[in-house]
Amino acid sequence: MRWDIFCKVIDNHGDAGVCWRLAAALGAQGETVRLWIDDSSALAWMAPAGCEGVSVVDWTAATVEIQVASAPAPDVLIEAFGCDPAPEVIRLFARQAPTGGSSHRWINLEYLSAEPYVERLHGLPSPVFRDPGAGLTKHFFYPGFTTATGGLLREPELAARRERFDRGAWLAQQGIPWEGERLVSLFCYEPPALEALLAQFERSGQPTRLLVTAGRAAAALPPGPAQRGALSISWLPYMSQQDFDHLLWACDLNFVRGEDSLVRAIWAGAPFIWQIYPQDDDAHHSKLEALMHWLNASPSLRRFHHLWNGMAEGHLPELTPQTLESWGSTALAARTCLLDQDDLLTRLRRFVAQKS
Ligand code: TRH
Repeated sequence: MRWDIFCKVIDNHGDAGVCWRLAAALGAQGETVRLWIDDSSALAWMAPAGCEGVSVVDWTAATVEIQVASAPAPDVLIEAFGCDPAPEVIRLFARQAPTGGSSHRWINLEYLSAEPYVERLHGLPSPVFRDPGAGLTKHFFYPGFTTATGGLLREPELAARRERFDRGAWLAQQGIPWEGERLVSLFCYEPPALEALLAQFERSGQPTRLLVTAGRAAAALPPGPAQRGALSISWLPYMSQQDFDHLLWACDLNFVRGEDSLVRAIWAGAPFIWQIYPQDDDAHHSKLEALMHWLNASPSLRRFHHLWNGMAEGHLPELTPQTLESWGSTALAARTCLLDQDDLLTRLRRFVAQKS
């Protein structure tokens, strides 16, 4: 089938990151995908090798007409995060008689949340009243953590690749010096407890190497030397999504943020701390609580999340080996539960087939 995915980059890397993973997953299954994106700059480092079957369309007003004229309408139109696809494509899509008497398949891919409303809204229809799509019906597709939602993106070979991963070899390949110290990745916005975390690592009895991702995390780090007491710091370049996964697999503790890296941290199976994307009305507070609830997080894991996300004040819990072990068990239990469920693409394809 032909799939058109529409993506508008609002800020950060999650919009492009999620859409690219979905496009690549479809491409890997032999589908023909066009990823329409208004700012593809991040794909240069996220997906430098591209993916067979996936073409990236520069979604700007100047190029839309040419792109529309150059290919038939898609069989499935995916609108990521309510981004309003190009009207020219919708017009073509609406005019095209779907094959074999099937109906038009227009999916609104929503943001990930563990909140209960996701199960209620997942799969609901939304009739379109305005031109050029008037008369068509979109369907909401909500990623999520339970079988009653759209699930999470997970490549079929992911668990096997994770199993085969050689962390020493990968670290050496990246030029990251490692002598067996605790490894911690840092992918965050500007967490209020960052300085306290650094201070804790610095005075810890256990040597720690912090692997700081490029961009906002690196900018948030207070300036200083690479060696600070028991803490060593490595600054990373922007990596491909594949190497970003490897980074999470290599570390004993992962600090992640947003949407896509949270999912990847769960697949890594190591303890993780999530900085949620902040919203003005503090709607992210209940979103964080919902994840904590789904994880069945211990009081120390909840407390650390509250402090890391600026939802509480006080001392950061000490990151002792026992603490990390217990957070690790939580992460593994979450992964096991999710591995028992179908991945997002399997559910999406089933959903699309049912709507035909
Ligand atoms: O960048 P983010 O904070 O994106 C956010 C969230 O998606 C949020 O929900 C959304 O509303 C907001 O953007 C607009 O975090 P996220 O979702 O983890 O996306 C980061 C992507 O960047 C992910 O696909 C991993 C990728 N990445 C790399 O591939 N290489 C790198 O070196 C780094 C640092 C990130």
